[in-house]
Amino acid sequence: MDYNFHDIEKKWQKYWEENKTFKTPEDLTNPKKCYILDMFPYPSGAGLHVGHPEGYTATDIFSRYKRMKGFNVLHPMGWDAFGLPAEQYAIQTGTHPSITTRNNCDTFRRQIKELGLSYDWDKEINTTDPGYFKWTQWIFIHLYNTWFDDKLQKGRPISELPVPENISKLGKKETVKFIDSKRLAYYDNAQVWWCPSCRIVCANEEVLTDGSHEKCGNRVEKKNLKQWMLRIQLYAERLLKGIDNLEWPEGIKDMQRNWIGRSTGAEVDFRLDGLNEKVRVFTTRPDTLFGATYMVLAPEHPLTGIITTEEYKASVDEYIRATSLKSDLDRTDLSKDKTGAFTGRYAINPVNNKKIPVWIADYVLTGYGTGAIMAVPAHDTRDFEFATKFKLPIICIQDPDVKDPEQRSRILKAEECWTEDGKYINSSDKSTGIDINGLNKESGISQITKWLESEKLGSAKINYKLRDWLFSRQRYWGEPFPVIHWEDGEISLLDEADLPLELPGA
Ligand code: ANZ
Repeated sequence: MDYNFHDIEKKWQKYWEENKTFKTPEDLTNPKKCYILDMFPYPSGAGLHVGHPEGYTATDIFSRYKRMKGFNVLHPMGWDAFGLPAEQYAIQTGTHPSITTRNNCDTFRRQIKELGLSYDWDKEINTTDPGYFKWTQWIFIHLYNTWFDDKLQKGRPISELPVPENISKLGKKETVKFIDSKRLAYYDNAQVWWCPSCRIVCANEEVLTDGSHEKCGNRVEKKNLKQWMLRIQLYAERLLKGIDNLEWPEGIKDMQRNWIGRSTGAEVDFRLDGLNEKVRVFTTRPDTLFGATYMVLAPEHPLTGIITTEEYKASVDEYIRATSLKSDLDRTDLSKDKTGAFTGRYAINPVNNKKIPVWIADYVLTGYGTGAIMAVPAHDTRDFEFATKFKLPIICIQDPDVKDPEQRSRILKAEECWTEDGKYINSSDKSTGIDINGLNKESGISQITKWLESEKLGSAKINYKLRDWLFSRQRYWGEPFPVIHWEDGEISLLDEADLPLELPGA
C-alpha cells in the first residue's frame, strides 16, 4: 500500500493545530518536566535549508518520546530574526526590514508546520519583537551594573564594588573611571574589521584569507571603533571547570577547552636601551630567558612609534601599513614565510643584561598576552624560522634528549630547533647570579619565576585565548542598546521601567 502523505499528513497536522496537541501542559504539579530547545533559525529569504530539519527531527523525536512518558514538555520555536541580510535587502529595494522579516518568518513557520514537527506554537518568539528584546536590554542593564568578584567567582552589584582609597582620593572622575573598568558590559576602543561597502563591522569568521568580506567580496580594513564589549574573559576559569560536569562527548569538551585556551607562564619586563620605557612580554617558558636573543612586538603595539629610531622609521611604518591588510589567520599561518622589520632599538635581557634587538613582526598578534614576545629561536619553531631568515643569533640552552649523535650535534650548534625537554646548558650569569644549568624544565620554570618576582621584573601569569565578547554591530536591524550618550561623552543607561527602547522608524 502506498503511503498517501498528502492526505494523511494534512489531516493530522490540521488535527494537531486545532487541538493544540503539543501545547505545554500548565499543570504545575507534575514533577516530570522537560525543556527541549532548538537553535532558532535565522529566517532567510530562501526558506528552510536541509540542515534545519536535520537537527529539528532529532529533538522532535525526543520531545514526542518524553510526552509519551508523561513529561510536561516545553518545546518552542522562534526566529533569530535580526541580522544583516534583511538590512542589505532594505538598502537595495527600499523595503523596511520588518516587512521582509515578517514574510520570511511566515514562510519558515509554514514550512516547519508542513514537516509536522511538534512545537508549541503558542510559545513562538521573535527576537525582533520589542516584547522580546525588552528582556535582552534588561540583561544588558544588569551586566552593566555588575562586576565580577574574583574571590567568590561570581558577579555582584556594582554598588558593592570596593573602590581602593588611593583612587577615591583622586576625585569623582577617577572613581567613575575605575568603576567603569570593572563593569561586565563596557564601552571601549577595539580594533575591528570594517567593510566600507556594507558599512558594518565583520566577525573574524566573515573575513576571508585574501582580506575580503565573505558576504560582498569587497576588501575589509582594520579600524579602531568604540564598541560595547562583555567581560566574558573573567569567567574563563568558571567556564573551564563547568565543562568537566557536562555530559558531552569528550571531543566536543576538548574543543571547548581549547577555545578557552588556558595557558600558564609569566609576564616579564624588558628595559629598553636608551629609553625610559619597558616592554612587557608573556611567555609560557620563562626558563628559556637565557636563550632569548631578540624581542618582537606586534605591529599594533602602542610602543612601536616610541621605540623605532629615526633611521628605521620609514621601513617600520611601511611594514605596519602592509600588515594592517592581513587577517590573523593569514598572519599565524605556519606555511607562510615570516616577515618583519627591525626597529633600530635594543632591549636588555634581565637574566644576563645582554642587549637584544627589538623587531616588529606580524606573527605576534596584538590581541593575545601583552602583544610582545621574547624570542627563543633555539626552542620555538616560529622564532627559529624568523631568526634563520633574518640571521639573528640562536643559542641552544637545553641539552636535547636525543640518541642520534648527529641530530644532537645539530641542535647543540643551533642548526635545528628543539622544542622538547632537556637539562639546561648556557643558562647562568655572573652579573645577576642566576644559574639553572643542569635543572629540568619544571624546576627551571619555578626557579626563574621566583627570581623574577623577587627582583620585581615579572610574575607568574595565566592567560586565556578566550577574548572579551565584542557585542556591538553598527547596524540598524538589531536591538538598540538602552544607552544614552550625552554631548560631553558621558554615558547613562535607561531606567528599566522605560524598556523596551524601540528602533526608530520600526
Ligand atoms: C618564549 C618561548 C620559548 C615561548 C619557547 C614558547 C616556547 P600559548 O601556549 O599559546 O599561550 N606568544 C606570546 N604572546 C604572543 C602573541 N601575542 N602572539 C604570538 N605569540 C605569542 O603560547 C605562548 C607562547 O607564544 C609564549 O611563550 C610566546 O613565546 C608566544 F621555547 O615565549 B614563548
